[in-house]
Amino acid sequence: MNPKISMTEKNGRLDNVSALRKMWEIRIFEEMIQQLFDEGELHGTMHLCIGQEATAVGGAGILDQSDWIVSTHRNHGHCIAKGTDIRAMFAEMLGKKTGTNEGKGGSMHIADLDVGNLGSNGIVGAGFPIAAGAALSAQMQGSNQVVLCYAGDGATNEGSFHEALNLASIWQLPVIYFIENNQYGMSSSIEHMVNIDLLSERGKSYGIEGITIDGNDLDEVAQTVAKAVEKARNGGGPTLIEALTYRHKGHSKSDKLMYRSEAECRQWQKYNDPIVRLETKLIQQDQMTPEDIRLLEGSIRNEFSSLVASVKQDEEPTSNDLWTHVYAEENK
Ligand SMILES: Cc1ncc(C[n+]2csc(CCOP(=O)(O)OP(=O)(O)O)c2C)c(N)n1
Repeated sequence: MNPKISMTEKNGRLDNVSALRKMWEIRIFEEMIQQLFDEGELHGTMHLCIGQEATAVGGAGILDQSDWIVSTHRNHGHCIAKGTDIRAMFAEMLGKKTGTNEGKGGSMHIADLDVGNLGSNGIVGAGFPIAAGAALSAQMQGSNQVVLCYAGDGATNEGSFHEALNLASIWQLPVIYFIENNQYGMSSSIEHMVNIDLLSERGKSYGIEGITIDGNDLDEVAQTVAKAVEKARNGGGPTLIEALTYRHKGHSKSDKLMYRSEAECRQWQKYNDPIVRLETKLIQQDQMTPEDIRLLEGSIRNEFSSLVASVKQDEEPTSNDLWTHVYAEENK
């Protein structure tokens, strides 16, 4: 692959400088919600994707707004990359009425139909058939939309994965199944849970092209997804992408990280951080200086601190809001 080919040249939607900004937005959003949780301001749990920002931005970030994503419990990056409003995401996390789901969904249910974000899901593997259904509707309506369905490595052991892939293949649906292989399920290493080397090989059983890529290389992710999107739009059917990556934090807020070594984490954090890798590339290509990057990071931190301060003043839902959005409303 030619490392000089940037995302701009490839798909015209997101250049690498804008991509870096998005990746920093995802990381800072998650650092801030983690802090809010530690301060007791935010309740429930959350699954952080710090370390996996390239799969979000190189995937959801390069789609057209009218295309759809289906996300998982580890969803914040996908939502931000697809264009969901970050203030509304902070508000949802803090249980405010101004949140994406009016404060009633929380981290694992963030959805935003206006930007093609069909929603996140706390049920592992539930997104596969939802994505197949959305792709079928796009195909039947001839809308030219494609669906990008995220899932974790562990989810590929669920029956729903196999059923959905089979349907997607026989009906040649415009769907991309994107597996973020971050090496672990909750606490189970992929080595103990799967008896094949590459999850992408699973596509073969269903007649689906399977590709394994470096999920921490933004350009590689973006180029692979762009090709799969083009194929799907032109009637070429589904693709299974396995992106190798790593989550820097625990599975969720209750994880004591007893199942992996500090040395392993350090190795990924120090030598294979997707943000650092993109920054290094931008500096080498004279597109940004280290100073530009620090200014960018600082400005996002300031902007998000102000957002959180203002979200804290927002109204919370009341018991009267319990029954709204439970049943479909007429004329909607
Ligand atoms: C059907 C179902 N089974 C089990 C769980 C509990 N659970 C939540 S996340 C998770 C691990 C999922 O691993 P993976 O798909 O690799 O995603 P990752 O968390 O690594 O992003 C499990 C078992 C669940 N939420 N839903």
